Amino acid sequence: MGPGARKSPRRHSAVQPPETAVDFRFKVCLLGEAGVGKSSLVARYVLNQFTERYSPSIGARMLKKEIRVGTPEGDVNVVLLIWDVMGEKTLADLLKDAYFGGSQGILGVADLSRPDTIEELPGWISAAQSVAGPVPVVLLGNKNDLHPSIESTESFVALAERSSTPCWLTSAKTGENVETAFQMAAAAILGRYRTDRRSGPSRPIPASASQT
Ligand SMILES: Nc1nc2c(ncn2[C@@H]2O[C@H](COP(=O)(O)OP(=O)(O)O)[C@@H](O)[C@H]2O)c(=O)[nH]1
Ligand SMILES: [Mg+2]
Repeated sequence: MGPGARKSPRRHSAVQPPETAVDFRFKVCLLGEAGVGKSSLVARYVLNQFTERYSPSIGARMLKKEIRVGTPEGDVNVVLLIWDVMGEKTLADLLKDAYFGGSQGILGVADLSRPDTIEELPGWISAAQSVAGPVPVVLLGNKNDLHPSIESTESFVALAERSSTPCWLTSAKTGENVETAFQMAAAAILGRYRTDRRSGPSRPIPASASQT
């Protein structure tokens, strides 16, 4: 805040984390078909907002959120750089190197009320991993507030089980499991990083090495 900036009395302290040293910065990407709720999940998670209005994302945008993640040696401060891309396949294909490149984690989103969006997820994930490598994935079955059919929920969970991927039923509208899903992605990335560091060459993802 520059000189003369006034403190807004309406500012919520919950979305203004205290300034602390950042231990890690992780780039995570959301992917999935258009309209599944990627932008809404980010808005819920970072801004605690939701709107019924649909404004298709143009290009990609990035929002940051600072969180704490537990490790056996204690909590660390992590900044998540959350990339939200448009769901337009042809464009996504053109931009996929820029979008997925350097990602340390993937959130794959399906709309439980549209079974086709579940079927499309593996394609999105392999496209992302072909660029980013075998980074951790968490699957989100979104719009759970719409009371999706049991068949569709089961097919989503079956997909997650087939690919040994953790999954959550979420709602950007009610906030159900949104925080948990992002937190789990961060923990999985951190776990992978720690394992990699023990067993081989480390990838340069501590905060000092990937400034944004
Ligand atoms: N009922 C409900 N609607 C949602 C939810 N998430 C997103 N939407 C709505 O679905 C539409 C598409 O969401 P959006 O986040 O733009 O999807 P994106 O294209 O994947 O980014 C918007 O009208 C949102 O209001 C949810 O969890 N529940
Ligand atoms: Mg969007």
